[in-house]
Amino acid sequence: MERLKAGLRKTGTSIATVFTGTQINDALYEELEDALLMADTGVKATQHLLDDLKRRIKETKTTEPAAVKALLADALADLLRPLEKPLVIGEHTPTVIMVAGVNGAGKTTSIGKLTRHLAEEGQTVLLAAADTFRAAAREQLGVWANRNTVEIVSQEGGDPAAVSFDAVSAGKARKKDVVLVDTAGRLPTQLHLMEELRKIKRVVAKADGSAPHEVLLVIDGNTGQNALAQVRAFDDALQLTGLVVTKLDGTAKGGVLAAIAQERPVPVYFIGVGEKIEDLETFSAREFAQALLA
Ligand SMILES: Nc1nc2c(ncn2[C@@H]2O[C@H](COP(=O)(O)OP(=O)(O)OP(=O)(O)O)[C@@H](O)[C@H]2O)c(=O)[nH]1
Ligand SMILES: [Mg+2]
Repeated sequence: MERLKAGLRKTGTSIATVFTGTQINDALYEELEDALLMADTGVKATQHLLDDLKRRIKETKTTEPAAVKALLADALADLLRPLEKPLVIGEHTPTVIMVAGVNGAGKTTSIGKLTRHLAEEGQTVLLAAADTFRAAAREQLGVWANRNTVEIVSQEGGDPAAVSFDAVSAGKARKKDVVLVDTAGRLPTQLHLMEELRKIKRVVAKADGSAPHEVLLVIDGNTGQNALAQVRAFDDALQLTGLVVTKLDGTAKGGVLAAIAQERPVPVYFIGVGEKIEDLETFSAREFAQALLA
């Protein structure tokens, strides 16, 4: 929570200055609109928040600008609430989780952290190194496997779909609770690479008819409004079940989650608040709204 607050402080400060005046008037709403847009909230979510806030101000007969901030926090928490959903493990054995995203979003690191999170809940995990483009990618996942003392399925120069198939088969045979599939970074505009992800998904289903059970998109919290475009494109291609939003400890503005909630509400299972193994948190709409407006 402290790391999240520190990361989002800039946004909080710029929104807070909106409420330092003496009157709730058009100038205040205009300043707030600017501050929300600057925080990557996007046009639609900003409009929604302003309308909702005006309604709350009227309902509560609020007249002090200083009191508006708490109403905005309520409005934001309500907007974000549909994104709050826990990752459920145990309905299938193994639960197969495929992880995708653009280059450098934090996929491999998030898988490393998620492995720790799951181990703490008593789940056994198998990692699949389906980022077969670079030897370094396999090695990086291998380091996370060692840190967590879990097994990894990887194959030199292998085909990503074949590695995923082997890993899911091994996960079944070894009775693992979870198989986490790491994939190479790609842009949604690289259509052949998006097709490769669809192939991984199809081939995984051949190893286990109900898999993958989860398809996660990892997005870098600093991406701004482009994050929404990523969610749309990967969701259209893969039917996402959840998001991991990383790097919220840095210079991320945070408002993009409001834009996602407004326009493509895919649940946010986890947020990344640092590079270390323990720096993964479950997403709470209320906490996030409070951190953003702290
Ligand atoms: N500060 C911070 N850094 C993070 C976080 N998550 C990941 N990183 C860093 O972001 C960089 C990229 O992370 P990776 O996990 O390699 O990203 P990736 O999506 O697997 O990258 P590719 O496989 O190359 O597409 C690394 O330096 C990570 O340490 C986070 O929550 N906070
Ligand atoms: Mg990676």
